[in-house]
Parts: sequence; structure tokens; C-alpha cells
Amino acid sequence: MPTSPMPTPESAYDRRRLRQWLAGAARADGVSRRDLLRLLAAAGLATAAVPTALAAPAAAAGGIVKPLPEDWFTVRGTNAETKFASLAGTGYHTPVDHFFVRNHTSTPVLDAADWTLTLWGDGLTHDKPVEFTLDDLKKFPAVTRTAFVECAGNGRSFFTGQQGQTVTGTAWTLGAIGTARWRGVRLADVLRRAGLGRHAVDVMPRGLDPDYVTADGTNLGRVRRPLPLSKALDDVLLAYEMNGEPLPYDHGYPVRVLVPSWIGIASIKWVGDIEVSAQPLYSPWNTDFYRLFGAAHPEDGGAPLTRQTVKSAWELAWDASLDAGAEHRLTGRSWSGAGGIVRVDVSTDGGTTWRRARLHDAPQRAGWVRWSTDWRPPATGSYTLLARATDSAGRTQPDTTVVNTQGYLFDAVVRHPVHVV
Ligand SMILES: Nc1nc2c(c(=O)[nH]1)N[C@H]1C(S)=C(S)[C@@H](COP(=O)(O)O)O[C@H]1N2
Ligand SMILES: [Mo]
Repeated sequence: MPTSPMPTPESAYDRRRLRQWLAGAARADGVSRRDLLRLLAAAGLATAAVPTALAAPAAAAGGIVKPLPEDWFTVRGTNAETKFASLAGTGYHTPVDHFFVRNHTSTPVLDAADWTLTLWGDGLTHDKPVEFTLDDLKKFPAVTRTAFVECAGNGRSFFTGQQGQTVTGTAWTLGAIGTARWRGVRLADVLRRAGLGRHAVDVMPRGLDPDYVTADGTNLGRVRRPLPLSKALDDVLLAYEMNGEPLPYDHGYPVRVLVPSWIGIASIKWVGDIEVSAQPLYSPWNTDFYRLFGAAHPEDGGAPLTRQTVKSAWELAWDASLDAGAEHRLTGRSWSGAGGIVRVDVSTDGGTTWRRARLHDAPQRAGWVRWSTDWRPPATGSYTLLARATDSAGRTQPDTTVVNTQGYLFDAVVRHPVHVV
């Protein structure tokens, strides 16, 4: 561990220039946050000039700025999964400090004062790109919308753990989801102001985080995924606030795209530019990734994934211990990308008998519902809890999910073990 350096003339560097340098360095060559801190320590800047968020305790995973306490998160590579048990009693909206983080690389620490959003492409009426500052965006009517962001791979580990299948990708349990109150402007308003042409069909937002390099060394460039204009003009936001605060660094500061009900990759964080195109667009994120491949799917893969599926999770640790002879109020949450949740059935005996859970929220499109059930375990021993949700579109969680090689969209009822002691 380097010791804290004495204040030096360098520490007079202005914070803003330092932040720009950090953001630039991170963009240019994917230097990890740990390496940046090491460089800064060597330059005598670490204590004096690093913005507080960057100087966060070393509890954070490489590349994530916010602290990741063990009670709340499981770190998985560059990502952090929320522990569902830690959501009990936190209210409808996931507190920002509990919200899962999915980073392809690392969180860039950007400065809102020199951030701009550029719209460009042959789907605009002018040849010239159009730029917006954050202040420009804030002049559009503000819209507030509650929506979850959920990774397409949420639940992936159960393809293996529950169905015995091998898939690739981050082995999430069910905590790659969070629900927040997002505030921002309609992407539709910004597109129209930029001069949306009659022939535009796709838009492609792109992040300002470092290039994504795959395990085999292929540089896929910056994270970007096309969005059909129909969705872009419907309910998509350019969000600058999350639960009433400016977006945190890890969730896209200063501005992210928020695509309600769709898989998380659609909601591009740290958006820097949006291509507006008169032809359908492609990126690795709608060709190689985020489509269903495998024996049960079309040979060239299914269509690019859009809406999320139906899921449920208990707010309990895996293998949680419960006291025998006491009545327990068990809680959980269910959600769907196709409509609000209208019904949740639960079983505490491995699926032999079922009853309805009590729903504590009205069904909300793009949101979740909290539910509870009371249970007095009949004896000590091991039990399996199950929860099966149904949404307003009539979709119900199945017993098994048809496998796909990359393990997306696991929606089967999860068998949650607990021990009564
Ligand atoms: N620029 C950029 N945007 C991104 C990503 C990323 O790595 N870079 N990850 C995507 C994925 S896969 C998901 S699931 C969500 C996660 O959002 P969160 O980290 O705010 O929870 O962001 C999406 N937007
Ligand atoms: Mo994701």
C-alpha cells in the first residue's frame, strides 16, 4: 500500500481538468480504476485531487465507483449483483446504493460540464450532426417514469443449477434487476428537435465507456445497440436523474438511455452519441449477443431480444435459516416486460400445494410488485420455496425455460432452498 503523499504543487491541479483526464484515459485504453489510482498515487495526486467518488474505498470491484458492501452485493467480474435478501423493507424503488451494476468494462467518470450528446446520421433532415449539452436537454419538458432495468442474463445460473445445462456468460442469480424512478426527457422530443427525417428507421445510442474487448482479444468498439424508431418514439427517456438524484457515475452519469420493459442492454449508459439511420443498423449487441442461439432456435439465431420475460424472487438468502415453530412473513417481488403482475402463486412445500401471495402494489407496466405470504413451518428440515407470477398479458412463469447458448431470458419458476432449524 502506498502511503498518503504529502501535499505537492500538483495537488493544486483543478479538479475538473483531472476528471477530464481520467475520463479521457479510461476511454482511450481501458485503464482500470485501480491502475488509475496507482498512477495518481505515484503522481502525488491521490489524496489531494481525486474526486471523492473516485477515491471510494477499495471495497468496490475494479471499474465500479460506488462501494459494494458484501451484505448487499455479489461481485461478478466487472459487475455487481444485488442480493435480493437486502431488498426486504427497502420500499418500491431500489435505493441507488443497492442497485445492481452491469459494466462491460468500467465506469467512466465524466464531467457534465463538458458532456455533449451528438445526434447524427442519414435519418436526420440535415447533413450536419446536432449537439445538445445537458443544459439544452433540461430545457425540454421533464418526464418522470418508474421502470426496472434488468439484464437479459438475469437468472442465467439456473440454466445450470436447476436444468443442468451449460451456457456462457455471467452466472447471475436473480439480482440483476433494479427498479428506479427515472427523470429526464423524451428521446422522441430530442429526435424531433434534431430534425427526424421521414425515412428514419433505427437509432443507435453509444456509450462513452471504454471499448469492449472480448475474452479472445477482439475489440468490438464502444457499447452500442440499435433500437427501432417505433420504440424510440414511444416511451424511451434520456434520463439524468435516478430516484430524485443526479444519475450516479455507475448508472450512466450524466445521461443514460432508459428503455422501459426491454432487456438492460437497450438502456445505454453514459450516452455520447446517437446515430439516426434510414437503414436498419447492426452492432455486435444485436447480432452476436442478445439473441437466442441453440438447437431449439433458428439456425442463424432468433430476432434481437426486446422485452423482458416474467420472473419472481424471494427476499431471502439462498439456503436461509428460518426458526421452526414461528410464523414467518416471507416477502418477494415479481415483474414482467409484457405488462403488470396481476397474480403470484407461492408454494412452501416444493410445489405440492400452492396458494396466492398477497400483492402489495398495483400492477404496473415496466415495474414490479411486492408480495408476501405467511408461513409457519410444520417441522425442522429442508424446504423448497417457489413463486410463480402471471402478468396482465396472460404470461405465466413456466417450470422450465428452453435453453439458449448464451443463457438469456431465464423465466422458469426458481426453486429456492431454505432450512428450518
Ligand atoms: N455504455 C454502456 N451501457 C450499458 C452497459 C455498458 O456496459 N455500457 N451495460 C448494459 C447492460 S448489459 C445492462 S443490464 C444495463 C445495466 O444497468 P445498470 O448498471 O445501471 O444496472 O446497462 C446497459 N447499458
Ligand atoms: Mo445486461
